[in-house]
Amino acid sequence: MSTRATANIGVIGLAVMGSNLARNLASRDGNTVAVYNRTHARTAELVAAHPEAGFVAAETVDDFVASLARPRTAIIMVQAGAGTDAVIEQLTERFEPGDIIVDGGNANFQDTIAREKRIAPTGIHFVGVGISGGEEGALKGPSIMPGGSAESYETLGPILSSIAAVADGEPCVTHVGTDGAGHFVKMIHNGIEYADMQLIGEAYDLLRTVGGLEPHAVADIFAHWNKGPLESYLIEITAEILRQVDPDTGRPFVDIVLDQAGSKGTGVWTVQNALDLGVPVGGIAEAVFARAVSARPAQRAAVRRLGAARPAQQVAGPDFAEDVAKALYASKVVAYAQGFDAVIAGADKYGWDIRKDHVARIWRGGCIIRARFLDRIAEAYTENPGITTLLEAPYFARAVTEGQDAWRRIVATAALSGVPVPGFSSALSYYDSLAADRLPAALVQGQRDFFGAHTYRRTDKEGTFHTLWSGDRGEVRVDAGSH
Ligand code: NBP
Repeated sequence: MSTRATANIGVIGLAVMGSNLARNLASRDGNTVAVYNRTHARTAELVAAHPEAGFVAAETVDDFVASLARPRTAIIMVQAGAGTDAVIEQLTERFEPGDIIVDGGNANFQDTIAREKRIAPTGIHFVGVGISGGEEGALKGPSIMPGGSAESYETLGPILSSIAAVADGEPCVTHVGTDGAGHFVKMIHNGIEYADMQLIGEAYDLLRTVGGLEPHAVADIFAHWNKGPLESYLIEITAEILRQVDPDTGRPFVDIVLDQAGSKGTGVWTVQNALDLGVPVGGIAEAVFARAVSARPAQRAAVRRLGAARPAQQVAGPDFAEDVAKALYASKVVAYAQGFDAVIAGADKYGWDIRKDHVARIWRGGCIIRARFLDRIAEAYTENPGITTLLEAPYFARAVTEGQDAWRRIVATAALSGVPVPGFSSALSYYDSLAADRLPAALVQGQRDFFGAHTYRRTDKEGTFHTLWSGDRGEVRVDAGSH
């Protein structure tokens, strides 16, 4: 037990994430790390297992606080929700103005905004930090997305930089924006992760079902793709998963896993918030719904029993795998474009000055969606921060226009073969919607005006109009300009 203020950083909550983050911090020069966990056995276990870390262990919250040098800086790594609130309460009672409370858990960004607002009058900084990379990332270097005040980042920035993943020599951390900006961007990261995983799943399904390839052969294709523009952590691990053989049965691992996907809810948060912000994130939404469909075995069995749903398979041509790669890449561009649109809309609504190029850069290492591709996104937003959509950036514009014939063939083949591709097809529809000269939204406006007098604007003159549908069907101008 130590009551001397020797630690420059503390970690509170020592389950797998907190323990790994504390070990990561301790392994970097200049850090002395205080550790505390509600159940002391966890603290004792961590300290005994890692004497090299030189942890300053505390048995009580008072000891923990006393062991921190000023400004006291503590990272909370406990279960999001009530656990986080309980620990915040304990620290705010003991901390002083200028001290920093960091929430490194998976908090909802709205909670982070509310907590920051509540704590700000005490003079204590509250900083929500999104941390991506799972257990291994926490230990070896995650991608870190801090929010909070610029002042707190002066203390926190160097500490977080010391433990972050490194991509092309740069630490994967940036001050995203104030209050909940870090947790917001982490949420969008997870939404994009859902979309990316779904698209990869669809590519696998097509290669297997239409292409007639066994999992190990699909693994070879993914390993090949991982040497080109599709190179990413998710493509890499997909190849490994597809090569895995179940030791019990000798069958491909992917065939013995129940095909009902779970989730922890950050994809749902992304879609809920995108709906509120009015941002179309169809790729993410389809991925969330695809998991929900998979987890409805009774409905699946009922429709499967109809027997007729899946038509005869289409035969894959010689360029099939190449076509799938192009469709995957184009769909991925759409999913990321939609995710960045959500970042922009969130920044507008909550008053955050978010650098999109910096966000793309810190996602290049440590996190689940790390990929070569993110360099291109960073370049696009550096060259033109005001770009209306990533799809118009020259590199991505070329990828989708050059890939679109293959993309259309793949979506058509999937439909004719009865292979579900909600991600590929919704991405293509999104692209076609943006590219269309006219959308049937004009007709929808007519319907809205017919049944609800919701009015419409015209293509040929200013103003807001209503047609007297139940009268003589003449048109009236209804905005102020009508007088
Ligand atoms: P858990 O989310 O399983 O939480 C366990 C920890 O919370 C233990 O230290 C536990 O203490 C503590 N705790 C709880 Br529960 N209620 C508490 C309370 N009222 N007061 C004090 N401590 C309390 O831990 P984890 O899996 O290590 O995750 C930590 C955070 O990191 C979570 O927010 C999680 O969502 C997030 N996370 C992030 C990633 C990622 O990739 N970024 C991955 C996994 C988790 P005890 O030992 O006394 O029960």
